[in-house]
Amino acid sequence: MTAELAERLDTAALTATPIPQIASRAGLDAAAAYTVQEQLVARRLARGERLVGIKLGLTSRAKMAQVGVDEVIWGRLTDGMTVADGSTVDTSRLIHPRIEPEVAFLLDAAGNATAVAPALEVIDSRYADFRFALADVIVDNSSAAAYAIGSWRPVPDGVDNLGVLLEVDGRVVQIGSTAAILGDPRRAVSQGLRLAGRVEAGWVLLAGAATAAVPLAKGAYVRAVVEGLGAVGVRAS
Ligand code: OOG
Repeated sequence: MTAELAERLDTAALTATPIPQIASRAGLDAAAAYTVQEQLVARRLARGERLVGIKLGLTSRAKMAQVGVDEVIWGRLTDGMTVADGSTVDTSRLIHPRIEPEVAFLLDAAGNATAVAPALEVIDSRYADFRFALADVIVDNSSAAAYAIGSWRPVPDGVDNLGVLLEVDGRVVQIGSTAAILGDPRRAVSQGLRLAGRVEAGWVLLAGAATAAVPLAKGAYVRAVVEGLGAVGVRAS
């Protein structure tokens, strides 16, 4: 059954067609849901993509409240999801994309953070109306779709209370703080290692959004600014 769920999610993403909330309806628990997620991402790897890191999700109250699920989740990042800073995200291949400001860490083989950067994550639930329960969002690779990372820098002493802005076409649409991410985004690094069980040197870890996500409309230019870390931007086409 898990392989069939993975195939349905994969087809939904490939064809940008929403599906019903299949995992919670099938009664999957979180452990079974992560098995489906692994199978889903294995399909991408079989098409030639490479694992390049992990993402954490629902690490802030704002995000938990937005989607009505209050547990930290994780997902797998592939090179097919990367978008260069300043370049374009093709929204025609997505269902109902949203975008959110994050902090990214670069990991060493032991799972320590060696660098930090501002990041933007594009999420796209494969479920109708962007509605899901815990098992649904886990099997859907925690809504991962695309992400962009700004310039890496060594992790400064304090990253636990940096101001975060999300701008769309030059207007500030969300304001937050890195403190919203588990009280300190560095906690996402230890939690990520614990949840994923393993990491590789050079992997990226997205710590989860500091604010609620906003819809990503075609033509928009979106920027995330993190105090002291700089900015990162993408254009939606
Ligand atoms: C789930 C993924 C959440 C984050 O940064 O909190 C997430 C969703 O909102 O669809 O990526």
